[in-house]
Amino acid sequence: MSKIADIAAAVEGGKVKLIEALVQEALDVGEDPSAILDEGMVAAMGVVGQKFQQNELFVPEMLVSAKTMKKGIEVLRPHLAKESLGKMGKIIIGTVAGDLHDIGKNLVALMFESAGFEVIDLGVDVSPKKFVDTLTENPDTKIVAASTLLTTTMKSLKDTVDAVHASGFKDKVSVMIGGAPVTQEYADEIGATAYTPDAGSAAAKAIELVS
Ligand code: B1M
Repeated sequence: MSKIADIAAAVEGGKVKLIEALVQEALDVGEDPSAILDEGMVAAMGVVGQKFQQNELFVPEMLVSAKTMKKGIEVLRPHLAKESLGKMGKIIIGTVAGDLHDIGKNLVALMFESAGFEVIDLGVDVSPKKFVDTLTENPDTKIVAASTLLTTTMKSLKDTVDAVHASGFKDKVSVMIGGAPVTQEYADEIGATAYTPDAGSAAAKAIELVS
């Protein structure tokens, strides 16, 4: 099995104790960090999601896979984030109210950092008020970025966009949204500035928005 396949199997199987060494080994033999992430870990989480949907595994297993992926990302982090000087400006990011998923949001934050932004990460289950309070404390913020993975919390994205628009910062900050159930149509409907499907395109769009 290739190193990347080993990593995918470890994430899928929740091998928390093995993952750091496996990722390090893959880096040592010259595997591309983005391939380790996308073809190894992200792909494995897709399989975990399918198995969950088909009742082949359950929330505790999903949680261990998530923990495994997070540990793997920590080993990859220095290889993905090349620049973290914050010279592109500030971005506030969070997973919206009611949603506890943070792996995708963390990846987007990492890519923003890598693109040279200073990232204020509010974590998960972030209320619209918390986004706005942080914006008020950091009026030089250029972008508010909100993530969700649940269809049931898409409304929280709208509430977040509405709160930012009502806060007096409407013309000063862009609001970016994303996450598996989100679409360009939904972004247009709720008045978000931009939607992007993945972490790489989020960073590229952020650069475009501040340029
Ligand atoms: Co949950 N979960 N989960 N889960 N979980 C999903 C999302 C689900 C699709 C699984 C399934 O049924 N197939 C399903 C949602 C169904 C739906 O709403 N349509 C689901 C469910 C139902 C639930 C619970 C309700 C289960 C329960 O309790 N019965 C529960 C909800 C808890 C809550 O949030 N209130 C729950 C809980 C959990 C765990 C806690 C166990 C765990 C999360 C741990 C953690 O994040 N720390 C978990 C996991 C791991 C998943 C799956 C398996 C994997 C998610 C993930 O990390 N993917 C997921 C199935 C799946 O996605 N296939 C699933 C990898 C990650 C890199 O991808 O987050 O999509 P993703 O991010 C991508 C893009 O979406 C995009 O870029 C990222 C990278 O390129 N992106 C953005 C994300 N945010 C962006 C923001 C942007 C731009 C792009 O701009 C700002």
